[in-house]
Amino acid sequence: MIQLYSYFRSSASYRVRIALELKNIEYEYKPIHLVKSGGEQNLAEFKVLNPMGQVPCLVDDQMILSQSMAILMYLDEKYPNPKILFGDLELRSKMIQVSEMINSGIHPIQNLSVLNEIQQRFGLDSQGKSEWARYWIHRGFQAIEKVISETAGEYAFGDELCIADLMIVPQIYNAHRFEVDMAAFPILGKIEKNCLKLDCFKKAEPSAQSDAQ
Ligand SMILES: N[C@@H](CCC(=O)N[C@@H](CS)C(=O)NCC(=O)O)C(=O)O
Repeated sequence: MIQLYSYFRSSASYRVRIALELKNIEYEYKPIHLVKSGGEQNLAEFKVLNPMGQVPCLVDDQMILSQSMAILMYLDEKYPNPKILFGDLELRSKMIQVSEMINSGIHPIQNLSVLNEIQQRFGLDSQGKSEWARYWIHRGFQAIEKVISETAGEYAFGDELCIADLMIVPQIYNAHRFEVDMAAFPILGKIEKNCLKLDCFKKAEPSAQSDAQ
């Protein structure tokens, strides 16, 4: 059975959990506590699986895969029902564009290790860390809201769920944690509301995980 190394609050893991639920793939949940005792992601035994010391990490038989975008694309080819990356070349490329705006344009600047590092190096307190995260999420969301204003229906691209929605909802979860004012982003807010009605999102939500605190 597929194993997913995850942390309930990890938004990158949340992306993969949604895909697994959407595609009805049975999997074993392997919790990695990112905070306890300096973070289990930093243990040598976990770094054998992912030398980056990050979740998610998916193990499918001999295949050990990290990086949520790579995992989503792997799952989409292996379990195409339903597809999360579909349509013609132009549409697929736009879906990846929006996904990458989150995956490389927002998320890495506000993830745990970056926030800890700027705290240690520059003496930021927790309010300063939140302000930093809020700034980058707000800035990225402004750009995404503009891009999807041309494509959105019920979801980011029309009325069918796609990979971009699986990236958007977990990033909005982070936005709430850092108290980003979502009133400025009505399209993103509508997508979140529509997605959170779906079972695959409900089952993948941080609070629904066995390691939720
Ligand atoms: N680009 C990576 C990001 C993975 C990532 O940053 N994971 C975070 C949790 S959301 C993590 O494991 N952080 C642990 C740390 O920073 O020490 C992906 O999409 O999988």
